[in-house]
Amino acid sequence: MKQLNNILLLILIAMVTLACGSGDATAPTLDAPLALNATDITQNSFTAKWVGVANAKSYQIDVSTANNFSSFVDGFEAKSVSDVKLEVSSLDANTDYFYRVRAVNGETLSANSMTITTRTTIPEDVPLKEAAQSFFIGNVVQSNRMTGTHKEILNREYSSITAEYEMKMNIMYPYEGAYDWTRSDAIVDFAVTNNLNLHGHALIWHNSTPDWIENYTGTDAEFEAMLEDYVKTVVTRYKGKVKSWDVVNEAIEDGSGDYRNSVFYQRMGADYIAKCFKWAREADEDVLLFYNDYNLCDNGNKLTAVLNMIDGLTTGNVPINGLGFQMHISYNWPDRSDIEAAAQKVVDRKLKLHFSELDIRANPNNDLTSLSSARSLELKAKYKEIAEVYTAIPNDNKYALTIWGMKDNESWLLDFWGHIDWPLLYDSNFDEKDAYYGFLEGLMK
Ligand code: 9MR
Repeated sequence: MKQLNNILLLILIAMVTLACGSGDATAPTLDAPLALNATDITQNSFTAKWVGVANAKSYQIDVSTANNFSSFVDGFEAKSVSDVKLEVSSLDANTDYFYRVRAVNGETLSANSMTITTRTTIPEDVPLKEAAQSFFIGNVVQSNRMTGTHKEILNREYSSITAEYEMKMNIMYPYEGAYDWTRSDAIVDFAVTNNLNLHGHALIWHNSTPDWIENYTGTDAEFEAMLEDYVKTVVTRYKGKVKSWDVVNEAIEDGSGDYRNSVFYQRMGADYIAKCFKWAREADEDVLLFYNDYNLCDNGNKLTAVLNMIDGLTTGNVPINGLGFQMHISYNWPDRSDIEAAAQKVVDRKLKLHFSELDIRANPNNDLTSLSSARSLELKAKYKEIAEVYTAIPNDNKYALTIWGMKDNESWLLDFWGHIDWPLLYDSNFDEKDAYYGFLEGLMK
């Protein structure tokens, strides 16, 4: 009996010591929580969970897209939680997230739990063209890339196509008096057969002028007659099939905003632009007529010069329906507010706006040799931004949002800049990139 009393006494002393221990100045012992797999995973959220530990008054959670926690999801760096779970929301779809938790008691922090990885789900399986409810989603074609996976993706995801280079003057009119319609006809037939909208690109572009026109030997009057014949012949041939034309492409210089000193300008003066629009309209009274150019979104004087030129056309009753912003941009340029401001100027003029050649350089400074997950997410964010900005303009001003290339290794940018980049929605195996999902999310906003 005495022995039992002694044991009870010892237990009592031990309990009192433990109880006092938590109240005295010595730091409590805090084990790291056991983090559990996330539950309730959606495309934009999940619930992080963990097992509580003795002595914890609360917990802190870190959430990151980097498994080394080199950065944190906004608002989720050491976020304090009193429960043993937390809903993490406003996330990107189809993206890997990492979280870790520690226990807190006053100033004392436990070690971090092990890191849990979770991936938000793929957005609803909506094709791009269905996500974009009031305008076309376009991509480019080349006549030798209209079968197999190219064709399958075009038909599934896109509602519009543009010829990447085979409906330009050097291809359709290579020799004086001798048109060659082989490739343009194939593309037009493809659009008609597959029920795709066809944007014609481009009747006049200084960079695709055949040599015989660059070195034209006739008089200026003969040059003008030749050009009228060309514009009317092409537009008439594809009347009813080509729904819109870039009538003139890149007529204004960067920087100065002067008219580009092309052979057209030299032969006919600035008036060549108005004349080409009028000829195109005479050939097809329904086709939409666009002026198309690049670098119009960074708030520079090129936009002002282009708008002045367009205002001159409108004042002179020249038939023009819209403006194409090419949108060859980078993941970090230009700013959203500059793009919105430029778009608004087109809306203010009651013109249609075509984002006509969208590609986004992920590697403009050539600082990467492969697409890092961090840069891939930055690219995704920019694609989402562009889709949001376009979706937000009034329906009457929308026409199409056209991506300039199907998959990364087909982009003109690689040759042009001479180094690797990943500017498109699909990787070289036709797999949808983070950028694809960002673009889709932006369209569905
Ligand atoms: O991407 C196009 C490339 O395949 C052609 O070789 C090139 C010349 O025809 O044109 C490229 O597209 C250009 C577009 O027609 C106008 N804006 C700039 C584009 C990139 O150079």
